Amino acid sequence: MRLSRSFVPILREVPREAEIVSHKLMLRAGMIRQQSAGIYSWLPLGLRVLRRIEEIVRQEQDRSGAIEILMPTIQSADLWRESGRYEAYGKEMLRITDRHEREILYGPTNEEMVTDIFRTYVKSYRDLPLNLYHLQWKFRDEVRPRFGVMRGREFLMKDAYSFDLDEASARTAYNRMFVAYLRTFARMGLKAIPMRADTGPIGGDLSHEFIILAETGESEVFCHRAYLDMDTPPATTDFQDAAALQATVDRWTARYAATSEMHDAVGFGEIAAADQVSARGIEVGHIFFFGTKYSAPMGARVAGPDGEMRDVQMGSYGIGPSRLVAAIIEASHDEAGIIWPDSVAPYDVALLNLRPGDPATDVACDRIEREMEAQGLSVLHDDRDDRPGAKFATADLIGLPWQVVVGPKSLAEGKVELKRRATGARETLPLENLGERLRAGAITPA
Ligand code: P5A
Repeated sequence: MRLSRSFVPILREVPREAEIVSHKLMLRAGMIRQQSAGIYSWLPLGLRVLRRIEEIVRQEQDRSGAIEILMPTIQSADLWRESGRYEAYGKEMLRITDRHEREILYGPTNEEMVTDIFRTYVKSYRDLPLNLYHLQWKFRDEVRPRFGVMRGREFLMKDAYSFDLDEASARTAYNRMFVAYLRTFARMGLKAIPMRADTGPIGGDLSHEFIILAETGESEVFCHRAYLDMDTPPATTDFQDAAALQATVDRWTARYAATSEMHDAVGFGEIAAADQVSARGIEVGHIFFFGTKYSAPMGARVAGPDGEMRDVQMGSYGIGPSRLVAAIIEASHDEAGIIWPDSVAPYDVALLNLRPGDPATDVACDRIEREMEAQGLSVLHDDRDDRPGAKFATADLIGLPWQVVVGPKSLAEGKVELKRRATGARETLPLENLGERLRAGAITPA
C-alpha cells in the first residue's frame, strides 16, 4: 500500500486532550478520531490493528471450542426486566425509546439476550456443553470516559457465554476460557496476569480479571513477582481434558494476585518483600461464573440424564479488543513512537523511498513492495515527497516491526538498509536477500 494513496493523517503536534501515551500516539499516528466523548472513528491504521486483535481473539476462542454468533447492539428493555437488571444497571445504560414508544437500549453486555437464545433452542443436556461468543460494539455511559479507546463509552467487546448442566462442568468451561485468555494475550505480546476480582453488575462469586501492568493503568493491583515469568499454555492444549485444564488454572492461581477490591493485605504480606508487586494495571479481560443468576429468572432449563429439568449453569467471559489496541501501545513504545508486536502490527514493513521521483529508487521500491507482498508480507510504502528525516520520524511513530530504507547511494551498490523497530538494529544487505531476511525473523542486534 502506498502511503500517498492511503489515509494516514499524521499529527506533528502532540494533541492537548490526550493524557496518556497510548492516546497521544494513537492520535498522532492517525489511528483514531474522537467524534464525541468516549466515541471514536477508527481510521485505516487503527482499524487494521483492531482487526488483527479480533482475529487472534477469534482463533483462540474457536480453538477452545467456543462458537461464534452475532447478536445485535440494540436490545429490548423487556428482556432485561426478566433478569431484574433493567432497573439495577443504572445510568451506565443508554436507554432509548423507539417510534412506538417501546423501550429499547444499546447493549452494555449480553447475558440476557444469549440466555433468551439458549432457552429457545436448547432443552437437553445432550446439547451441552455450549459456549457462544460474539464480537460486537457495546455502549456504557461511563461517568469518566477517558484515555481514548482505553475507557470509551462505545467500545468493542468479545463476550462469550457458557452453558453447562452442573457446576463441575461449568467450572471446566470457566477453565477453558481462562486458558484461552492466557494464550490470547500472550500472542499479542502481553503478560496478562489473572487476578481475583470483584463481579460488579455481572454477578456471581468466581471471577478473574486479566491485568497487564502499566503505570497508567486504572486499577490498583497486587501480585507475586513469579507471575511475570510464567510459561503460556501451548497451542496443543487439549480443551477437552478437564483435569489438565484444572492443573493449568491451579498453577496460574497458586500465588497471590488480586485487584484492590479483593485485596487482602495479610495474605499479600506473607509474600517475601522482594517478590511483592504492588502496581497499577489495565484490565484487558474479565471472566465470571455466576451459576443460575440469569437462567433461573429467565427459565433457561435443560433436562438432565435422569429426565429432571434444571436451571442451566452459566458463566460469561469478556475481552476488550478496542481497549487492547491502547493497552498494547502502553506496554510497547518508546520516545519516538509505537513499537508494534509482529502479531498485531497494521503492516509488517515500512518501505521508505528516500528520494521519490528518482527513477532508480522509485523502480526499486515498487519492485520491493511487489515482491514482499508476493511473499505474504504487508507493506506500507512511503512514496511521499518528504524529507528523509520526516520519513524516519513517521516510520518510528507508526511503529511497524521492520523498516526498509531505500536511498540512492546504497541502491547504486544494489543495497538497502533494514531496521528492526523494536531494537533499532540495522543492517545493510543486498536487495535480492531482503524478503528472505524478513521471513527469517529477528536480525542480529547492533
Ligand atoms: C463478560 C462478558 C462483562 O461485561 N459480560 C459479558 C461480562 N465484563 S466486563 O468486565 O464488564 O467487560 C469485559 C471487558 O470489556 C472491556 N471494557 C471496556 N473497554 C473499553 N472501554 C470501556 N469502557 C470498557 N468497559 C469494559 C474490558 O477489557 C473488560 O475486561
